[in-house]
Formats: sequence, structure tokens, C-alpha cells
Amino acid sequence: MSSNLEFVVSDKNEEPEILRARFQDLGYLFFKKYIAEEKCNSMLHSFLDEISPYLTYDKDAKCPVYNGTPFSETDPQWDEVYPKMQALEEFHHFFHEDDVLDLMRTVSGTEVFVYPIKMARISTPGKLGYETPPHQDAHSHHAGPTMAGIWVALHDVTLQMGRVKVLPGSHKQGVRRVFEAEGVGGVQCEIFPDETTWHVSDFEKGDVLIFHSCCIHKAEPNTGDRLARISVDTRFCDFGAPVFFTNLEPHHSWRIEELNWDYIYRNWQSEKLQRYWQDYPNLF
Ligand SMILES: O=C(O)CCC(=O)C(=O)O
Repeated sequence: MSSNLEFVVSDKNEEPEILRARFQDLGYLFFKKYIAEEKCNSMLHSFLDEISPYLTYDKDAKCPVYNGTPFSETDPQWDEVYPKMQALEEFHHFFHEDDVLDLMRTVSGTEVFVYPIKMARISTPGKLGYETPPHQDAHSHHAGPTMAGIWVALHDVTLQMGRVKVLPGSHKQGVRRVFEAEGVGGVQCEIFPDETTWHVSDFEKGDVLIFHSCCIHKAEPNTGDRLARISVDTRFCDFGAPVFFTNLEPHHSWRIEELNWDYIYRNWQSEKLQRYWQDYPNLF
């Protein structure tokens, strides 16, 4: 039997040493409403312009709702809209702006490298069993101990909408064995019998979860009947740490043929972030 406790809340204004010690102790940090509301709204609506008519914004619920057949990652509707979402310049800039970089540097205590791979997640109701199983990003991104995930709620996310949860302290026992599993990513990692207490909370728009590369995390199922969840995430590491080549390609480029950087960049206004990793000193 597993149970949940609320996330331990961190504050960006705490001493960096305290934040870093908490990160090493729990394997995650959770910041309330760190990303500005306007930035989240703008990103959410830009995505919804591409996802419509499958998902639309519900003004009363203040979040996306689905119209028609539910879908998850790799379903035909998802494959249709995801390249268009990935092509948004705003999406790739989202994690390279000062607010995010500043937080990453505080957690890392040094200059950071933001992974080129950027992920957007859509969790609709009616796809039980397809949510992300428990896993460690050290395995899925072939990454070392200074790599971390950063996950941002673009709107409020309640219990039924498929929250992301973490297993606190699970980063302390290294990279685990994996098994085949249903759901995003297709694998789940070993969980030890005494690891029964997860940390999770409802999210508010702009909340940020940062998790250690070995911290086990997963998505809860979306058990509602209308409301969908859209969030964004990427990975970062100490500048100079090794970065595996699969992280240099767009998310899902391995299975959607048109989804490559030339497609993504074709309507961008700025060249600043285009292939910014090419001189990175430690790609392998
Ligand atoms: O947002 C989700 O559904 C899954 C997120 C996740 O597992 C990850 O970022 O590694």
C-alpha cells in the first residue's frame, strides 16, 4: 500500500545552501507560483491554438478541456499536434529565460546547461494506464548525478487531472533496474518494499518541481471526465557535465519523421537558440 504526503515547499529566497541541502536530502524541490502567471497563460494558449479542436480552454474551469476522443502520447491526434507544439519558438525560449536560469543556477550552485530536448505533456481523462510510470531520468536520459528535471504547471492541476509525484530520498540508492511497463516511456524502475510514501500536492499555475536525475517520479492517472492537464519540462545539468546525444534531438523525433530541428526552426524570428549546444564541451 502506498500513501501520499504533501510536497515540502521551498522558497527561492531561502539561502542557496539550504535549498541545495534540501535537494540532496529529498531529491526534489517544489516552488509555489515561481513562473509568472502571464508567461504560463501565454504558453498555454499558444499550445491550445495548435491543439484545437481536440482541446480547448474552458474559461470557468480555467484549464483545458477535451472535446471528443481522449488521447495520449503517440496516439494519432497527439502525433498530429505535437510537431506544431514543438515548433513554437516560445516553448524553447521558456526554459532559457532569466527566471528559469536563475532558479537552475541556484539549485546547481554553478553555471548550467539546459538540455535541447524540451517536453510538453498532455494528460486527458479516459486514458487510464497510459500515464508515465515510475522512473528515473538518469536512465531515460542517460545522465549523471548533476542532471535534474524541471517541470512547470501551466495551469492549476488538481488530484483528478494527473499530477506528477515523487518518491522522496529515492535518488540516494543509485540507478535502479527497469522493467517493461505500459505508459509513456515504456519502462518502470524497481521500487523497494519500504518505499511507500510519495510526495505530491495539487499544483497552482506557475508551480515548479525540480527533481534529481535519480529521484523516482511518475504521473498519476487523469481520473476526471473533462479536464486535461498540460505541462512543460526539460532537463539541465552543471555546465560541462556529459550530455548524451539523444537529448540533442527534439522530443519524439525518433518516431515522427518531420519533427526535426529544420522543421522546428522554419518560422522562428530569432537564431539565438538555434542549435545553441553545438560548442558544448561534453557531448557523447
Ligand atoms: O508530466 C508527466 O506526465 C510526466 C513527467 C515526467 O515523468 C518527467 O518529466 O520525467
